[in-house]
Amino acid sequence: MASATAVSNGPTSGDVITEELDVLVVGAGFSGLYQLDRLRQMGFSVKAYEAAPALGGVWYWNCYPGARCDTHGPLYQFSREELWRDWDFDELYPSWDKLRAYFHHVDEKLGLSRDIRFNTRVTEARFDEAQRRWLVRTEDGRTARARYLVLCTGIGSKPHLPDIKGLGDFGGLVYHTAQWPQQGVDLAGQRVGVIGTGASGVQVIQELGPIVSHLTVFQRTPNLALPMRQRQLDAAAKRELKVGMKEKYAKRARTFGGYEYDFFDYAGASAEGLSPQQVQAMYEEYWAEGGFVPWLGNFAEIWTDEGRNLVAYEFWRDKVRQRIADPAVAEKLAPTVPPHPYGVKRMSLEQAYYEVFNQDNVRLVDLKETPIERVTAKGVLTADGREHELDALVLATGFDMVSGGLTAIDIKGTAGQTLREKWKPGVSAYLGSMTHGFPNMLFVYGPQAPSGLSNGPSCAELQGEEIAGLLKYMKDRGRTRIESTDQADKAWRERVDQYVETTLFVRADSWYMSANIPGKVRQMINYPAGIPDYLERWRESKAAGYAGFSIS
Ligand code: NA7
Repeated sequence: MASATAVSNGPTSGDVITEELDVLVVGAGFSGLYQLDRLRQMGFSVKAYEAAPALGGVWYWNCYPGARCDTHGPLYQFSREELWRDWDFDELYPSWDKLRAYFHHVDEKLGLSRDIRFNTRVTEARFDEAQRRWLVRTEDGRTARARYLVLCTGIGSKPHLPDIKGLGDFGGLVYHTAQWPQQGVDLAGQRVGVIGTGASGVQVIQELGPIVSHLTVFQRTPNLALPMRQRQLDAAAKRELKVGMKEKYAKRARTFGGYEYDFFDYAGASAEGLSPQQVQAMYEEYWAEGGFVPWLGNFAEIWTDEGRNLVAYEFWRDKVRQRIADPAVAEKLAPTVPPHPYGVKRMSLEQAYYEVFNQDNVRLVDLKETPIERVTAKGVLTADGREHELDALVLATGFDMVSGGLTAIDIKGTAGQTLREKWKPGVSAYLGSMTHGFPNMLFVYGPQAPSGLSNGPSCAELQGEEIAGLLKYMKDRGRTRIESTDQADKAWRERVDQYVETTLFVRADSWYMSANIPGKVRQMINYPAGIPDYLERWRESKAAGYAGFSIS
């Protein structure tokens, strides 16, 4: 029921309703496309609005040199057999352009584009209580009306531009990795600076290092990057990867991060009872395997046990140091003392990242030692008085992760408050899918769902299926309004907060902890107990008639 203080939010005289829908999906990446397809199958009238001119979400925007996926291509897809059966990537870890080609393949099979409005950025949404519908405005001045608003804006759709003095004074070119020009930029032979060494920074650095005349890397925190073990896939390898595909997809619901393997598959939950030599031997195997195995295939206890965590860190550190020629540079990239516990910031995959720092044309600037004073017309001035002269500056400074894509839209709920205002003291979102005061609005792969701690397509499908099921439930019963209760939101937030307090996640300034954006409340922004636990919470709610939601 609407609260007594609810505001009406009805259409104004200026609103020309251009579209009436059952469901309006925002975003055409994995989550949005899954919703569009499933809801269409269920007989809803549904459209997706997408700001970009093409499909793919992050894989449209992130076209910087070296941008690629950190998950095995076979598992970085939709699980429908008709989609994967005749699709192959040529590399184990596909690049952004091959991922775009994949989305094109999906579109050809499912005909999704006919129900997508491209170049359509949603700027505002208001819940009209009288009609029990959302009024959704777009940048081009149109207004749509929909019973349900399903936001699939992804975890990395709002780039973070750092507040660095003088950025506007720079005489050269400045690019954020997620706002890279679609036509590409030729940086060969140029003097380039990169600020940021997260997943994007690592990729762009290893790609640019060999081609630019000089590369200056501004590092605030070293990245504990793991070997990708990229492989080209020939016909036999492609066939091999398809063996047991159905089971691998099914297994995603049973593993912490929605991968085809889990902590237990490689190690068992604990190193208890294993000798240090046995642990080292096991770690050697992980290292040879590469990818996320040394992280998500490690002992589950590395996230809770400081001693075990240190063993994992030291193994990583010693492996990496062997690849760096200058001991002073090695100390900065892989410090003796861990900058934070191992694996509690998003681990990145690299191919030649550490070797790049052995090149004469590459300089590492440690921002903890010499912070940036300001950007000048010629380059970057650091606290030691040195002006690093540059032709181009790359900002690999990340995103307002997970919640940023949602709060970037002016969304007004029943109490007249915007979502941005509501979440200023921190996010609370029941089942990571709804928040009180915003009826009929759901989000997939957003705050307090497995999202950033999972494989994107796995979360898009597994959580997405719960959302689609919920809307079907509403439709079948002729119900028209659903809202999570305030109590359920708060309990969910408490659950997340309490769980994370038992882990080492709290010990790093990561985007997982919302600590990468100045002023953002520090809290775990993902659901940290893994996909099986998350799905169990949905099952509990459903078994009790969708407990935690008020439905009318
Ligand atoms: P990340 O992982 O958030 O990395 C951003 C990087 O930029 C990180 O190294 C930051 O250092 C650095 N940063 C951010 N602001 C500044 C300022 N003001 N000065 C210097 N350095 C700064 O973003 P990515 O795009 O690499 O990856 C995001 C996710 O996309 C990734 O985790 C995958 O899930 C895909 P910090 O570590 O905060 O000290």
